[in-house]
Amino acid sequence: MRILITSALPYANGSVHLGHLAGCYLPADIYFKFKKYLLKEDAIHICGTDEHGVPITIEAEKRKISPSELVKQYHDEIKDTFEKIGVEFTHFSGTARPIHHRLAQEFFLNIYNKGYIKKKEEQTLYCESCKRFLPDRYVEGECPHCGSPGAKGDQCEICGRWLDPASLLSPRCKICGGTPIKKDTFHYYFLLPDLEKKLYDWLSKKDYWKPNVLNYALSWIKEGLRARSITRDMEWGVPVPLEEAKGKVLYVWFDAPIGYISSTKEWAEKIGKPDLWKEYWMNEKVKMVHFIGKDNIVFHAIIWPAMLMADGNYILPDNIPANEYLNMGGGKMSTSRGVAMWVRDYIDKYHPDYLRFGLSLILPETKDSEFSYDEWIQNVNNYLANNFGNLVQRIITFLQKHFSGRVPDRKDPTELENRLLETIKQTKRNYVEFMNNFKFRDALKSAINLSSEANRYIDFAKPWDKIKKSRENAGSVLSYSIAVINSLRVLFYPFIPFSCKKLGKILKQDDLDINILDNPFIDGTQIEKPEILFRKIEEVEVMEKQRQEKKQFVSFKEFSKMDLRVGEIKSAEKVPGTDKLVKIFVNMGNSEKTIVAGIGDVYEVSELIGKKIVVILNLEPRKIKGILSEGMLLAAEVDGKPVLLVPEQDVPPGSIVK
Ligand code: B3M
Ligand code: ZN
Repeated sequence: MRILITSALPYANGSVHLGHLAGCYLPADIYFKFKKYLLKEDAIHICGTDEHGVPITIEAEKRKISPSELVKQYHDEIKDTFEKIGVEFTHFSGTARPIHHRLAQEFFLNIYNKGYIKKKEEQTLYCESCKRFLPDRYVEGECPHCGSPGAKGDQCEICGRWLDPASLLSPRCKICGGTPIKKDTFHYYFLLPDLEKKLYDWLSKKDYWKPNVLNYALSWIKEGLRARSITRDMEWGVPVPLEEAKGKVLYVWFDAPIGYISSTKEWAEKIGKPDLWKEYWMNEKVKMVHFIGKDNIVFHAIIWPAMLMADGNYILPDNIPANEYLNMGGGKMSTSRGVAMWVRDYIDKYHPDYLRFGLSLILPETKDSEFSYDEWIQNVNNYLANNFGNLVQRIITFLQKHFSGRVPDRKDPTELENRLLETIKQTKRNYVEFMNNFKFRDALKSAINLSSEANRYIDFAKPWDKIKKSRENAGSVLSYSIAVINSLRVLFYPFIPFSCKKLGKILKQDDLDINILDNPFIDGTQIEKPEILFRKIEEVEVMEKQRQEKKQFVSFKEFSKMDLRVGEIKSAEKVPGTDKLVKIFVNMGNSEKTIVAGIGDVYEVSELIGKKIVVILNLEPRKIKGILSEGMLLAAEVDGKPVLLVPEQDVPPGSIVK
């Protein structure tokens, strides 16, 4: 089957935090890996940065850089973060690229020509002191629906409604805080009411969607759809492709989802099959799945399908498994509120799989969930390190010790082993069912249960006792144990890909086909020396601390590389054209050295002559103001000024300092 998976395009105005990951990108990646590698379906995962709109221009203004600079910077950073945390995309584009601008303009024109877009004269908010229109987030006020304060011009985060800036109660300019006035302008409206019936019929067949998504979308339609303005008076964005519309750009939420198409198109071009994107976007047999956070439901379940229906060239989404929020400290993680834990900071310290694993267990699939650092540590320690990690460690170590790493042949299954094989089969069925239905937490738990089952099996079968009496019997237990480990390698892969790859290397297995579980035995394989797969977080932290401390120490060996000696200053002169530099000749016992030192503002040339000082002799020579300086003298720094170090007694030049 062909599957087109998309993840919401992250705004290129900030870093990726744990909320983004758990809400959208991690589930999308898990699903993609499952479809592509485990089921071997023709799945692609498409994304890119959302580079337009007020979220971008406000941030760029704040930093006093251009929107395109901001976008470039964050595009690269976001892409890099995803790579490091193992979120894999078939293609990751950006909406400021020409290919996207062209496609978005074509899209607009097509539905404009079909009569789904109408121009409308209207009044919008204008700030007289800033001399600009105030689209979207340039204005804040009270939500006209739920009355919450702090609603943004385009959306109320409390009730989730999509707003028009002009509908806000007591609006204020976000830039100067002033009260805006209303000013005449015109905009282009997308005639949603014309598509209401079609949308309703389409949505009513989506009874297999998550209830939270479906109900939300249906309630929108039941309230009655209104025509929506899809253009803005600003410079940054996709220009409206009409002569009469100079100075106007497409509203970011109109152009962004088209980014899914343009990114696919760019990918097809990149791999030299420029028409391949059509095999996905224009093929009724393809299932399109949009992964998003719940605040994007309206746009993906109503506006975007309406756009696609109006256009008529492309397929409609098959599913939109939106997640709820991941909270921290009781509130939603959010870039704009500054409450977040950044993935970038995490990766500097810990293994990416630990975060993937911890988050997978608490994905906000049906309701908001809370990230707690302590719970994360417990989960990683208990399930990864103790349960799965230990299983792998003790079996592989035993295998190395008693069978030189060659997986022994198995005997006919005992009752215990029959039960184990049955559990593998059952786990496979449940796991596939869960994964196909976006129940990733349950799928992961089913794999963890299999791992516990395997540990229990080994505790019962006791290969360490058996080996004393019968090599064959102990060997058979190992064969069955390795078979479960091999199954777990496959089942865990979408969640902890780095570790499963590593395990695959040890077991000399790289295929990830789910059908491996039907026959997971690898008897006769010569496996690699074991490597510790998972450590407990405390151990990781201790190791990290040691690494940091080590960095600050200099070993004695390193110290003894320095050739420190006493020298006697023979002559000194100021370096012309400088305030501080003095060129001195130093008698070092067997040799004379020239040194350029920055002490001329503190010491008179005359008082330097005859002084005994400490010099590093084997410092790499360096040209300073055209003079080759062959060493460095040592001085204490007091209030930013040098105080020469001199021997406490009279010592001959060339004496070693150590
Ligand atoms: N950039 C909103 C967000 O990051 C938006 C998603 C676009 S998906 C087409 O929440
Ligand atoms: Zn203002």
